Amino acid sequence: MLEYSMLYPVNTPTRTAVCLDGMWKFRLDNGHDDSSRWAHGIPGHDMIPVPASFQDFYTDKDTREFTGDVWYETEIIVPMSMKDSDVFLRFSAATHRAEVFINGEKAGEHEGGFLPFMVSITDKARYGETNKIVVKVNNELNETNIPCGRTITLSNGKKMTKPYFDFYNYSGLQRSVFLVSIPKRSIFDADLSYKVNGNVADITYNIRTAGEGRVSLKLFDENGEKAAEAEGCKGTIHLEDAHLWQVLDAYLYKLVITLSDDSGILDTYPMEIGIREVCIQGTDILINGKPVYLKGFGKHEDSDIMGRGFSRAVMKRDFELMKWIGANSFRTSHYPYDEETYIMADREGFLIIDEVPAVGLFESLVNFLDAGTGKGASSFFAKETTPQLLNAHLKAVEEMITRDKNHPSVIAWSLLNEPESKDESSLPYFTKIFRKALEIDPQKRPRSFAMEVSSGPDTCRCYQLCDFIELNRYYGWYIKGGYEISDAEVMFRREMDQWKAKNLSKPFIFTEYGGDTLSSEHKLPSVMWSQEYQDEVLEMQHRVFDAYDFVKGEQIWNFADFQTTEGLMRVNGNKKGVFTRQRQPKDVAFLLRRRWKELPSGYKS
Ligand code: CKU
Repeated sequence: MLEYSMLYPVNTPTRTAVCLDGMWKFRLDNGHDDSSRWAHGIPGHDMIPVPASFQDFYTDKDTREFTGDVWYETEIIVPMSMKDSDVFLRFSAATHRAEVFINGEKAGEHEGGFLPFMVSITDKARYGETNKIVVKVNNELNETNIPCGRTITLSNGKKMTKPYFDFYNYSGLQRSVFLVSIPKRSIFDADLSYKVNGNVADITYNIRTAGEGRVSLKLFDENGEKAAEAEGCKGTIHLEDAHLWQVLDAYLYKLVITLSDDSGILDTYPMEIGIREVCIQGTDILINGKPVYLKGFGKHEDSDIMGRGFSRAVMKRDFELMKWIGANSFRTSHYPYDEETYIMADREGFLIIDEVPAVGLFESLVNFLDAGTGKGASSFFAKETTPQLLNAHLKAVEEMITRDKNHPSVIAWSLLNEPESKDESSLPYFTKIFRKALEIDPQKRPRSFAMEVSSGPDTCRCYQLCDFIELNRYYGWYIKGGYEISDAEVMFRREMDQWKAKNLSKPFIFTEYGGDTLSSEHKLPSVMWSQEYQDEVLEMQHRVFDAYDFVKGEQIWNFADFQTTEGLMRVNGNKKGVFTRQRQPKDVAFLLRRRWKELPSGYKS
């Protein structure tokens, strides 16, 4: 169980959340200076925005590629009014690991770069005074933490990361930081699950508190009218005439949870909730009993200048583009996104496959490439370091599900991306991960992992664990691209026929497909990398999807072009975007729009 509450920071009559975003002092730790005293304050005057990746601001390559510790510093006043509360610093993410100091004293640490953590400063803060906050963030990659990679040292003594994954190793304080005060006796966590039958709904709740008190709940509809109330930390709210949360037609109730005793209210916490039931029946994904065909994207948190820094502006643009193109869903490849994205998806009625940062669990320096071709098999999960990796992975699963379990938009968990799944060491590892997800999620959402092509019907040892199958396939790109595309189609159908013969009675979702395309290139007849070829690849891949009735979704790779490590395979990044990195359409966006606007929402059911 997590030692701190994962509830999103809010201001209520009993709680405060002060956002500390802005310009912070910044310094690379290049080993030239004695950094042992930097916890008390870092030297220099360089300032950097938080949140943002630090990499894309500077003009020299040594800074962009810097691998090791980077230091951040800011000053905060902890108000006198917080004195009777528990006080925390809450980091929405620090990539990949961080140590936090207040007034020179260590307050806490966390590993795992894409999920929030809190450090308590209750006993260390100087109330009513200025406090110095220093954060040491480390961005090295290894095989004991996710995502996996390695860190090498060049002959000039400089360190460098070698990710086993295909996105740039952006790092730093990439999401917001908050100063949070929570009452000593407070609401700690809420488990909610739904049963829906027509318009009749049962909301089962289980509220955990820190400290004793009486729990009560009030449910308000979108007009602010009270729809129900209940007492006690466990129970069921029955609604005869529930307004359901539907795909692209969201309805959000406000659930206000209150903890009180004879002296009055101790704590109150409001949550926006959507009443909806997700389940898989045969090859159908059902939302409130109605089948849905997923249309959408694998995405990245990635944009110019900010890197992987969270940007509300980019998020807003992305949602507008997804609505324009007729999408209804996306996968948070390859890590859980900023919490604001889920809040927005809840509001817009989008469906999310939420992915834990378990990518690169497949040994190869050009993993993404070998993965695409099926090369590079190894006993990845039979190493000395596997127990440590498993612990980090289990912890990330617990943090992600605890954080995201109450979002109506989240319909499934993607527990690994393209891992090595053919070796016998994979199954026991995967089993533990899948079991953990089921144990923690009160809604028991469907679970899966994204399978690369070498994890096929005859080779993968783990697909039976999945409630639905996620396939990442690049026939017509990594396999038989260009004029050989007709052979690619034959091979693709051959694989699909093998899956069909297995009769798994599970829905299949394509969680990746597509091909790289330069927005500058046009050519008639087409060549690979031209916009014309991207259209042709998609037409072929869609033809295959349409031929198999157990295929219940398509999420193209990728929503937009994104930054990767430099190399022969990547022209300043991965160019499989339907949109450019600046979020303008390539030709293929219009093809997808035509297709997705036409496909009925319950296609093939
Ligand atoms: C993508 C089998 C393909 C794996 N997939 C992972 C993703 O992160 C990469 O960007 C491949 C690619 O090669 O474009």
